[in-house]
Amino acid sequence: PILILGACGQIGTELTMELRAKYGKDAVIASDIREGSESLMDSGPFELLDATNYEAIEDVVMHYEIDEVYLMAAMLSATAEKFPMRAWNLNMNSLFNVLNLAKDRKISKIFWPSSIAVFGPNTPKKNTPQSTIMEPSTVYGISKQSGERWCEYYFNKFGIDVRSVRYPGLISWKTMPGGGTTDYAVEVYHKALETGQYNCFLQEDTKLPMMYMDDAISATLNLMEADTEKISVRSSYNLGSMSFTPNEIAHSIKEHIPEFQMDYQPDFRQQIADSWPSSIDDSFAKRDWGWQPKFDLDSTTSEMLRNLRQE
Ligand code: VAH
Repeated sequence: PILILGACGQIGTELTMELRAKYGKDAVIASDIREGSESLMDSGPFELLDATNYEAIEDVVMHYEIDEVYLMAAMLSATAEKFPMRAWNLNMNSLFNVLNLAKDRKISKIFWPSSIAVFGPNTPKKNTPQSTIMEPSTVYGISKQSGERWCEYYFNKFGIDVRSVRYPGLISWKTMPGGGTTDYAVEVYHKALETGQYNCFLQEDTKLPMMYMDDAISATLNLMEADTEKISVRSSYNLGSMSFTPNEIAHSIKEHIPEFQMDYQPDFRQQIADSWPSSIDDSFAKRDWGWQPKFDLDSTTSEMLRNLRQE
């Protein structure tokens, strides 16, 4: 059975539904610090669980005989700047708990998400390589860079099968994102339908790597199902699909909603976005486990608007 920590988050919600569709609802135990959407809560077993509490996780692992853990609980980039020590505690101690459960042979496989936030202001911005300068300037990025180092250490020292991808900004309609710098790319679709206008908190020319959630979920499952000897990266794989600016997403929406109006009022998140790459070289993921994205900006926009209209 699989345990998902942070199952009510932006990625966790969709990962839970996808894994339940694939392996059966009772094979996937969802957990989070608070209850999630009705559809998530109705779709299978749920446990209230604090990912920083080792004993609580151990109890759930033993009770359900868990063998795989997806650790999706974290504090994202914007919120982490407001609460650095809480972010460090959550992002790192949840990872230590899961790595140590594997070291104690209580679980056998881990998925842990990293992020393009591991890159910093002096990382090459275009087609950022798998291995390159990494001097993250955000609390969240520092926690993800440290997490990658620990994952690779536990693989090399204890043979722990921990796997990871560096997600770009993710665009989804089922759940709102929580406290990220790329959240504008989700909010903009909701506002386009609700009011026809959106005040974007990033400058119009801020180019960032992005991905539609369906691609992110299939990449995650492809990686977890790959034969272990195909995995050549045990820190975290670069993962890319598209890059765009707020101006480009506004034009993509205007093709469906011609009167849509985007305004720009950059806030503290502009500095975070400016420290990140504009595009990613994900050749290792393509080579090792056949990564292949399906969604570009236009298909993302039509999928987002179609689904949000039906909600
Ligand atoms: C954030 N959505 O904005 C997350 C992600 C690359 C961005 O890490 O913090």
